[in-house]
Amino acid sequence: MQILDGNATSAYIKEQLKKEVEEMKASGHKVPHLAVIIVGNNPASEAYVANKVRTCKELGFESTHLHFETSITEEFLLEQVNKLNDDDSVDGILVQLPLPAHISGDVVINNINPAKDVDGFHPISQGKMLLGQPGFLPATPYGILLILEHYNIDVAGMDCVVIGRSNIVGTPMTILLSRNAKPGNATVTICHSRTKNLKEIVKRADLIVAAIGRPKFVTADMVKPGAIVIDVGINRIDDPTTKSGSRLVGDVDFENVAPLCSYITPVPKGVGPMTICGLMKNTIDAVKQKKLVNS
Ligand code: L34
Repeated sequence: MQILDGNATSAYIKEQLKKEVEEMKASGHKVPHLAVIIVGNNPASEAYVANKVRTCKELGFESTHLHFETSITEEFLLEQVNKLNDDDSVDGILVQLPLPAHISGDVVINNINPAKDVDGFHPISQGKMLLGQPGFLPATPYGILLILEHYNIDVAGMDCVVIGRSNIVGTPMTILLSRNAKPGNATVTICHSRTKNLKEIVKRADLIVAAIGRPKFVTADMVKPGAIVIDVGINRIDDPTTKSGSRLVGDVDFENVAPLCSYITPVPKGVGPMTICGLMKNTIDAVKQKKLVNS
């Protein structure tokens, strides 16, 4: 069993991106500028956004970090997004999800200029991905492709099972794994809360992507020996034995599943850091492809 180390892989990719930014600067180009909006005080979201802003600094990006109260209106948030859309110095815009219940995530995302949609959530980005056209890939699925590539894992012809059908992970993952590209060319099944015989289906998989948001959902009896397991879940559970009283676990029962696998991503230090890599790569592309976005 080999651990797919998201921290080490992201550190390696970030070194390359840092050099790329230095070269952009040296050749007289502007450095990438990412604007991140967060609404409310969800501690997990705050931690993820802090990681993103810190990574911008590490790579020599400019960043703008806007933090608003939960009580803001949708109209106010749309005004802020429009200001960033109109600001030529800003290359990428990200509105951290989830948003408070009174604000529609769809409406806000649909208002981001697709040329700055470095999260890859806008319908134009998702449509381009579906059609196999170049564009921004959603950051988490993109990060998963990057870690598979880094470890030279070729998924072509594999039976892949994706558990979870969210717009930002499960659904795009099925498209990316099955498209005629590298990585790609896998045979993909998507499972969700209404799937019958889920255990039997998952057990057939050569590669499992667990993105269901339930702690330790994938258990050892569901995993074929030798399978590759990608754990997208980040769930905080109580653990009185730790200093903070809680710890992070994935959607996979790592302790019992890992010994069965050929490769597995841990939580933390697996897919999470790779998501940030995907975002940073998209932001560099936003600068490079400014003029190409409608092509
Ligand atoms: N708009 N909303 C938007 N874009 C995204 O790409 C996200 N996502 C998901 C939630 N909402 C979003 C993230 O940024 C999940 N996500 C994310 C990003 C980073 C990390 C985890 C999730 C991360 O850095 N994880 C680390 C440490 C986690 C910790 O200690 O709390 C890890 O090692 O997994």
